[in-house]
Amino acid sequence: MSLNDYLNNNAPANLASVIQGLAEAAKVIDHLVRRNGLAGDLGSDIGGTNSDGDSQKALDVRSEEIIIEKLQNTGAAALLSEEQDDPVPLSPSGDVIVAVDPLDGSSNISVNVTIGTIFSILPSHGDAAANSLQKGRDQLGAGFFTYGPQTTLIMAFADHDDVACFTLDPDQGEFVLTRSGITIPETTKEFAINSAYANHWFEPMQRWMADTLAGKDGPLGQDYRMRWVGSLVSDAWRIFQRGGVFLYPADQRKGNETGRLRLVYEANPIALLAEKSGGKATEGTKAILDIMPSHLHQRVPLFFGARSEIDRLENEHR
Ligand code: AHM
Ligand code: MG
Repeated sequence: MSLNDYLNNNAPANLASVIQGLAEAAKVIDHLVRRNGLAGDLGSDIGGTNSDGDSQKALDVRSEEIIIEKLQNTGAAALLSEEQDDPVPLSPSGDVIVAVDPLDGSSNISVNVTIGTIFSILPSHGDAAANSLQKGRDQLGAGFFTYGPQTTLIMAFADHDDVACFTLDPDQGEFVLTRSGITIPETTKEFAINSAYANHWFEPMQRWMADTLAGKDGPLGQDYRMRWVGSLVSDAWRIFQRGGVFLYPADQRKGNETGRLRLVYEANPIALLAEKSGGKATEGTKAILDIMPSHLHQRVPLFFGARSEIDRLENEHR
């Protein structure tokens, strides 16, 4: 089944139109990624920083431009983006707003490792600034694209139980449904974390990891495997396909005291997918989707995936 047929059957018209626009943008970004290095390095720093202080790569900026272009006339009222201080106005009569990380995994652009685009669709309440400050629980839909060995899309809608995966068929140039009814297994032996920061972690994270690393002779009675791609989209895609748990805690490094990942356009969309697929997403004590953002680029600790591991993490925070 094509993405368009799936959307016609399962999504309200306003969301379908926005997702079709994002899918068109993803095809163009995917084409650029495949040509990276053939005409310039898309992973090179362009000298600027985004609103959060990250250095911007050529593909970060290009991806956002493409998304803005493809969202024109889709009924989106505004775009909230990792790369912008303020909302970008689109259609004045639009009834939804779209929040994006246009290019997630920027440090992997130059090294041919999977990267992606993350999106969250929220209702528009007229005032552009107020639009950016909504709980993840208010999302109408969310998902992400990956640009890797395959170009894929995973998405879910708030009012619909299915979590569905699509693959861009290079022969047709269209996204095609490849899996639906995605569920994250309740238990796992696989975790994703950047353990290079272990010395900087706070105690709950240290305790969780000590039990985990104790393996089959420890309190959990099992050995674990570790994976860390360095692109949230790629680690998340793996977890939605075969289970596992992802952890990016807050730590004591300057600037990371409230985590590294951003609530509105990274954690919230992943959290909607996680809950819809039977998993959990938390910042330690509170569900990600219940956090009221205080500003557009707010950072948050992000833990999501298998319920048993998220419960264990939350217990360590109590
Ligand atoms: P980005 O949106 O600027 O690419 O940054 C977010 C990325 C995530 O994709 C990934 O999980 C994380 O940063 C990796 O962080 P670290 O380099 O600290 O391991
Ligand atoms: Mg990102």
